[in-house]
Amino acid sequence: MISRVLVANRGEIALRVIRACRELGLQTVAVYSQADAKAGYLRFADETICIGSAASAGSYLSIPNILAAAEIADVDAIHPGYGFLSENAHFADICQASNITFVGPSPDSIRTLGDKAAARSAAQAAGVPVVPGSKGAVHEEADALRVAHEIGYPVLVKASAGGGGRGMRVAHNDMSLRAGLQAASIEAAAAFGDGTVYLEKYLDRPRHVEVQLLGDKHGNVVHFFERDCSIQRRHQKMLEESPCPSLPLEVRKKMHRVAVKLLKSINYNSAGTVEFLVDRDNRFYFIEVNARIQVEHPVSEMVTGMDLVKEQLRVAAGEKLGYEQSAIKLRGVAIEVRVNAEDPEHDFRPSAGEVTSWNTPGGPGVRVDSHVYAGYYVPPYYDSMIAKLIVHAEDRKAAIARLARALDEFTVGGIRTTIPFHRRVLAHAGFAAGHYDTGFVEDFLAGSAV
Ligand code: MV4
Repeated sequence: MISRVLVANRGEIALRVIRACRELGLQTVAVYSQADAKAGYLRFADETICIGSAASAGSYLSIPNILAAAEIADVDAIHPGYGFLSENAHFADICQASNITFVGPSPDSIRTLGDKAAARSAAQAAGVPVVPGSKGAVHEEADALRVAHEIGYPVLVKASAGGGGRGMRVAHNDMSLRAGLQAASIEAAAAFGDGTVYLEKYLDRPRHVEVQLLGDKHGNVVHFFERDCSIQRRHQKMLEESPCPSLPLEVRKKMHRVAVKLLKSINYNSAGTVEFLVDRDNRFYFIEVNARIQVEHPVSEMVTGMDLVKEQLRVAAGEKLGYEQSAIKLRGVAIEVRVNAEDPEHDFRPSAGEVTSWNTPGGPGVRVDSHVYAGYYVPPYYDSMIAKLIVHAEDRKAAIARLARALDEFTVGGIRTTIPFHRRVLAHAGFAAGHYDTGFVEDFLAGSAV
């Protein structure tokens, strides 16, 4: 059982977790940095504790500071949200040793899935299709060259400790592979303290489709269908939707099936996401597991009517799922756009400062997840996302119309946001047709720049 939860995060996800806790009758302890001392959502927590500096290394990323707050506030659980310490196995270990429930998967799961080469091996062992490539990590240049000759160029060198696009190098021949191995390994060693790399066949302009899942501590795993997250810029997702508009039902069903199989095989017991790349022939390949609740989880909540954060808290407390897969039904279409404090007219440069006016959309099928209000000051120290606008409608055409309408109602003064960019994406014929892949944003920006 858990009764008092420390929310080890900030902004919209801190508020999202506080809301879920309150609905479950759980007390909340919000922690904040010096830059977030005036954040409005702090009023909704039962207790608040300052955990340090504006710079996240001295606050939201500081294990000693957060653990000290947890001890002082006498909590029995910590929800890490996304980012920060959410996929830190060492932090999950320490929570366990301190008799505090970490609201996330076991330290072992986090460790295995954080090692992308190990995750790939686990997927292969579970019979899940993976991108052709090395069997686990490659330690010798000669092995890398042999694998590349087997699968054929181009290949992608990926850091085992990477993920989310960090530490990747494309190679088109032996020479660039030798250089790529060196560069990726050195970069990964500097960034993650682990220079281990592995190899995959390089897929040109894949779609990025991910399956949302939830496991409990009794061996049950269910899925909440898939999201297409291909609308990205420099590995930052900008728009996500469910269901995937471009995949046949049979392919989607197979993706759900193998994702469940993978998480069952590793006894995964929290909210998580299995990521796939999809090629032009609709073949899909496992790439990574995200061992946390993700930014885009509301998309899956809207199409299934479930509250994934409440479910995540329930399973963390040891409760059984209490429903079968067949009880989870997909209805309609949901689309989310990320509203960032960035200037799309100037290469999406950060736009921190005071929000002088803030008018959020409403009406049928519209949800805004945000901690912002008029008079809020967007600090320059953190991620630029200030709101998520999510719409739900009976079909994709209606969802797009609703999102366009909601974006028109959304006005923000004092800072620049990505709202105008999203309006233009929705007006794009290719997007409207559901014909897009991970190259969409780059093409779109190149085209509209003319
Ligand atoms: C790839 C790939 C092509 N081939 N793997 C980037 C993020 C990380 N999660 C995996 N990524 C990619 N892996 C192979 N074998 C292309 C990407 C990729 C990408 C993937 C998903 C969404 C956007 C992307 C943008 C550029 C590259």
